[in-house]
This record gives sequence, C-alpha cells and structure tokens, in this order.
Amino acid sequence: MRFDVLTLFPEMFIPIKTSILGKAQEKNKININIINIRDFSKDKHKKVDDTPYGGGAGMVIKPDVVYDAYNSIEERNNAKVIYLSPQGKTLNQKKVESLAKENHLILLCGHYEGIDQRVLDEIVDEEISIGDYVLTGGELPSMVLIDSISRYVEGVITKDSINEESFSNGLLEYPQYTRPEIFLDKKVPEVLISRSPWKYKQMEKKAIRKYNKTEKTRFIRLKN
Ligand code: 21W
Repeated sequence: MRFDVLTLFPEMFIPIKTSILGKAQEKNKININIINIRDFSKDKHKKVDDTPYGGGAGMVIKPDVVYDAYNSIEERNNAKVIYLSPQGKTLNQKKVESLAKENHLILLCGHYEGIDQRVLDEIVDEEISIGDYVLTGGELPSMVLIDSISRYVEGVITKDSINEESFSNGLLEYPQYTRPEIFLDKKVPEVLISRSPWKYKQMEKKAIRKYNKTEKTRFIRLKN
C-alpha cells in the first residue's frame, strides 16, 4: 500500500516513523510519502493562502498550489484521493476495510478555513471525517486513516490480531490480566488460572450471545 500525504505541516508526521508503522515501512509493506504543499508555492514569500472571496475570517488555501502539489505525484491515475474534512462521511471499520483494498491513496489535509472548492472538485474522490469534534487540521485524521488501514496490509500485523477484532466487530473486548496473580489485594479471575480453557470458552460464548442480543455488553464479565 502506498500513501501520499499532501500537507502544510510535514513535521506532524514524525510519529508514524515509529512502532508498528515504522516497522511496516522498513519492511516495505507500506510506503508513506509526505509532500509539503508549501514547496509548490510560486510566491517569493512561499505564500499558500489568501483571504476568502465574499469576506469572513481566516484564510483559504490557493487552488493552484494544491493542484501543483498533487500533479507532482507520479503514477497518480490509479490512486484514490481522500480529502480529510469535518464535512466528510464519518470513518468506521467497514470503510477502513474497503479502503485497505486500494493500492494507492492520496490524502489531502485541510487547514485554516479550508481549500478553494475548485481544486477539490477537480481532484477529490472522497471526503472523510474521523468524528464529530473539531480539530485544527486534517493531519491527525490522515494518520488515523493510515494507521487503521495499514493493519489490514499483509505482513503488518499477525492474522490473529486482525481476526480477533473482525469476529467481534471490534466492539467486544474482554479484560486482560498478567502476573502478579495478586495486585493490591485483587486476585486474577479464577477461571483464568484454573487452566480450564473449556470453561472459559463457555463463558466467552455466553457473553457473545448476550452481546448479540442486547448490543450493550461490550465486556465479558469474569466472576471471581
Ligand atoms: C475545522 C477545518 C473546522 C474546517 C467555511 C467557512 C479533517 C477534521 C478535519 C477544520 C473547519 C476531521 C469554515 C474530525 C475535524 C479538519 C480542521 C470549518 C470553517 N468553513 N475529522 N469557514 N474533525 N479539521 N471550516 O476537525 O480538517 S478530518
């Protein structure tokens, strides 16, 4: 999977060089290319925005600069262009899974009061939001997209980890325990130490049935 990110703040993407996404890039399972929109300004002061027609507060990113940044990406014809915007459709696991089937995604990050509509109409295929709260820009949302999609790319995480969450729709979780057996007078649930995987599976199945019926129980409760 290849990701090209168009942004005015390339330094914000340093974190995705680490951990699982860092490893995935080293192993060439995913390729993340950050493009600084400002590099395509023709202005001597590297200006990328201007005041909005019709007035109002803030600035609008100029269409030609974004268009030139987009056109600098080679082999862009088979790529899907996603504009991260609060007006977009809210991301969910189903959407993540379907986007993971693409080969090449171009992620356009907005800022300020937005990007001139004409270049959006020209290059954007899809508009995505990550939830109903206001952020300062599309950078964190684009990293959320890269992170969630990359999990589905062959070789990034184990198949067990993907299946664990697909079977449960990502909503059903159970509490986890490790040593020590007693912490602050609290004992690990007996069923987990009694080495009775059968008994545990029964409880798990019961919890899943309950979850499917009510869609409320998101935690398997273990009795002590
Ligand atoms: C916040 C951009 C508010 C635009 C017309 C006139 C990307 C985001 C963002 C931001 C506005 C996402 C306006 C969840 C988010 C993002 C920055 C409103 C004002 N329009 N998902 N004035 N939340 N946020 N524009 O904030 O770019 S995906």
